[in-house]
Amino acid sequence: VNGDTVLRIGELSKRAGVSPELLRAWERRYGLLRPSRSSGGLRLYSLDDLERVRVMRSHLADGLAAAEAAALAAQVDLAREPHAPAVHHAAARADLADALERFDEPRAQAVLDDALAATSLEAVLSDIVLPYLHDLGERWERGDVSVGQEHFASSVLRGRMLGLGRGWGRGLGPLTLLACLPGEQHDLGLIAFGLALRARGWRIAYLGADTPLESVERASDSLAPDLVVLTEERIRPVATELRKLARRHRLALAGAGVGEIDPRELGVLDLPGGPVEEADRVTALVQADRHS
Ligand code: B12
Repeated sequence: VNGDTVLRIGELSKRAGVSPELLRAWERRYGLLRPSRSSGGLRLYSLDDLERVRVMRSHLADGLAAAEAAALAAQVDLAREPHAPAVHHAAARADLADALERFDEPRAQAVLDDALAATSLEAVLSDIVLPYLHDLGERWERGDVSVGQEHFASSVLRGRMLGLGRGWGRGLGPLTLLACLPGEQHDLGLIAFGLALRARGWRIAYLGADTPLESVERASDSLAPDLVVLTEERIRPVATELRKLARRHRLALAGAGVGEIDPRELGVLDLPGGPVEEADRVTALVQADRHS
């Protein structure tokens, strides 16, 4: 429930972009905020409070008087179903799209902050970020989104996802080496996959976009990962080299190109699903190995 996430006044202020003094005034004058109290008597605010502050701000920006804006904002959660999810995925996606397409990086980060505070990283990836990217591509293809907007959005999301992966090479879990083959620039799915594996205890060695196959080979030989995962839109042209690599290392192929190969013929594992579901599958596989 939204009420479960608690924020102190400073955090609420930062997220809402409203000073603590003004927040207290709105609480006192209009009953806009409904804090609970910690055992030490500290006021604790919920995401519903945050939502009401945001609605209040947007009505103020539209020119409503404060009392009027507060009255409208106070009704916000009345419209919500009693058991609505903590994050409204569709709403978060729309907010994210709006922020990114207006080139508003701080607001996009704040939308992601809120989603991450209220739900798991995986849900944020599979219900908000990845579907948004898919959408973005379709609108870009139709010409509704410019190349600049698309580049901006993917850079912000890529930076954020890599930031969430900070330290993902640490620990003692199974190790995976991730790379996109030569010519492949689309690495967002691969990063999402790395994050999903990290959440399952894996260590990640991330080589990223456009990596020569010889480099993948050399890195694999020196790291001896439990699993090498490569993506590439066109797999056929490198089939011979991949077959060779698969003899030395457990190799999986993922992304748009997996449909065009026969995995058995190459001696590889194919990962045709999305990043989160495939992270589940390879984790189960490696666990089964370890127990046999
Ligand atoms: C962001 C983006 C870019 C960014 C990439 C940034 C980055 N660092 O990744 C940039 C600007 C670099 C880019 C470049 C290009 N792009 Co682009 N891009 C996209 C966009 C908008 C999103 C892709 C994305 O990351 N989606 C998120 C992932 C997770 O979703 P997905 O790609 O659908 O992947 C699914 C599966 O394949 C799987 N998956 C993907 N990766 C992985 C990895 C693992 C390990 C696993 C298990 C699963 C998995 O998960 C998804 C399903 O849940 C798509 C639009 C779209 N509809 O997808 C176009 C899109 C992929 N791009 C396209 C094109 C044409 C290009 C360019 C050729 C454009 C150009 N003329 O320059 C270049 C090619 C660059 C290159 N040589 O690779 C086309 C591809 C069409 C095709 N296959 O014929 C698309 C579909 C857009 C379109 N509708 O035309 N692009």
